[in-house]
Amino acid sequence: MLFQRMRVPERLPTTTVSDRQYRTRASGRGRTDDASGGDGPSCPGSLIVVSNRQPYRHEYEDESPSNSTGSDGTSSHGTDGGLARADDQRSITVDEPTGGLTAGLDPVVQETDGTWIAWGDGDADFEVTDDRNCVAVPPDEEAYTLRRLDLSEEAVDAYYYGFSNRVLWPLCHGFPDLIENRPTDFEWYQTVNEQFAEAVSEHADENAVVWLQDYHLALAPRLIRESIPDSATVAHFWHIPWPTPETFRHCPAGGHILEGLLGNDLLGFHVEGYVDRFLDCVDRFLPAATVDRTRRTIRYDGQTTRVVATPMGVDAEGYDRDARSTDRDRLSSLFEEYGILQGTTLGLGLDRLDYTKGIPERLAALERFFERNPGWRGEFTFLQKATPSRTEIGTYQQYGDLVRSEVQRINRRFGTADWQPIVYTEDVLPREDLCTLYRHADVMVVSPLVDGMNLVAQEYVAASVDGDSALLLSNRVGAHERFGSHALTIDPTDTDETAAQLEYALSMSPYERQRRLNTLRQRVFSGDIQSWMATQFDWIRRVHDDAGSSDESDRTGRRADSESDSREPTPPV
Ligand code: GDG
Repeated sequence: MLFQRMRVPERLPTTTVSDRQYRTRASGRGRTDDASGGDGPSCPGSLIVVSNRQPYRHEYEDESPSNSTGSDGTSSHGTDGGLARADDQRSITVDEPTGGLTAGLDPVVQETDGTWIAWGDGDADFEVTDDRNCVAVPPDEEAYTLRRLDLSEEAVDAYYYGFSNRVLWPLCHGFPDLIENRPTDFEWYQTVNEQFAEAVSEHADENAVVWLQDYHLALAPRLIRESIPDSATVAHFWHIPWPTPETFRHCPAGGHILEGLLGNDLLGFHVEGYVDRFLDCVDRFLPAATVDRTRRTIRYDGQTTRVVATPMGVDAEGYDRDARSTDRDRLSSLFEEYGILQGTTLGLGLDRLDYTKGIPERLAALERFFERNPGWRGEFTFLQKATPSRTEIGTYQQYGDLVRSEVQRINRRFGTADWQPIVYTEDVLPREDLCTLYRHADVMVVSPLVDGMNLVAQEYVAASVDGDSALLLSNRVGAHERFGSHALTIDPTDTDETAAQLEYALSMSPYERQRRLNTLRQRVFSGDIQSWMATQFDWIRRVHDDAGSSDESDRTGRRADSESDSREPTPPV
């Protein structure tokens, strides 16, 4: 049986925002030195982060549950208290999306006094901004400027639920059959990218470091490059995989996508394999580009783009610390709330409800496991937490239906009056509960069919502070390159192998668990979010210095090239 009960999650610590704190302030313009106020990674200029998703969202309290799921499945927790009053006297709360990217970048932007440009998707977002659509955040500290883009419903439907998530997401994850190329989606994608670029140009000075995030903004880099000072740097991190040329040829307007990305000085991926594929695609579909595979640079239209692999990490210390502060009482309460037998051995899965995450494959392996191991029935429970995501898209609705019906079927097959093999929930968990489950789950199964990196696997390792956890990890995720065979490797489509690895994990000696985990933890801590950020900024510094040391004719050449070369790109067919 599915777990139906809705829980009211705990709230994050109270943040009270006064009117004063809604006043925006100037961004950190005109800095010439590294901009860092603390011990964190330092950015070589005035940082402008550009992403689809914003780090803070303002909502009318009466219309927004204290804990909600964003349209991309990003979980949010309302901060407490009556924070502000709109003109009509409704209270406004501030949500802090808890995704790895925003959580990781937010402290860095705070330290650098930078600017963050993003889609304002909260219903009270523009109630609190100034006439430039800016608001100072975080609400209680006013550390940096959040510039919001006001996108129409039509724009969001076409740009976000259209080209981004019906074309680029399936394409980059190697599912060309799932591409839905609707008539005006690409035009809207272009329009929204232009809006982002225009906003950037209003904030960027000659020392700006523009750092774009992800696949929603593939066209913006070239537009930005053409509209901000030459001395500013444009960098981009692509959080999802890059496809092979055989798959990329299915991309509508693929030539435009490549041209857009080659407006960057620096383009980052999680792993080397994606870098290689990107170079392959440029080689094949942009004949005018010069690809230097040794230096990993691309010269196109007077611009040089350096392409690098910089695997993203998590806030390892934070997960370690928060996991240590959890206690067994909270675990017992969670077991009680979810109807899990006290003392049972616990397996954990935690994903967005996305067809890339391999959830049905995981369920099939669990079914095989219980078939083969009747002794574990009643003794082992698998808690699958799935966050609904992009539910406006039919493929996602069907995927959710499939997952829920498979859970029901398996539970009907093996469940008893007081035990269900799979406890399934779509609740958004507060961080404390997440860390409690991470710490106490005996085994975690991370089985995506393909995943750019996968932060969940790293968070689990960071929160496994007792040395008695085991991780089954798909060999098709970026994180596998970091962990290798120190995790228990699985091919997620091999049901027998995954079931066998689960058996192995549950029978593994304490010594082997500890030994594997020690290595995994060492890798998670040495490649954490802080070190990722530092590496990004080192690369940005390097491409900036390289560009600065190139002669003036080169810079002039960029403009001359782009002016003389007005031909349409050749989209791959
Ligand atoms: C994309 C790429 C790449 C989930 N449920 C709850 C919750 N979460 C948090 C997790 C984790 C994040 O959401 C999910 O991150 P993933 O990396 O696993 O997956 P995607 O959302 O697909 O992310 C991926 C990533 O970008 C970064 O580059 O690794 O490959 O697909 O941080 O903890 N957090 C809380 N409650 C929940 O219920 N608090």
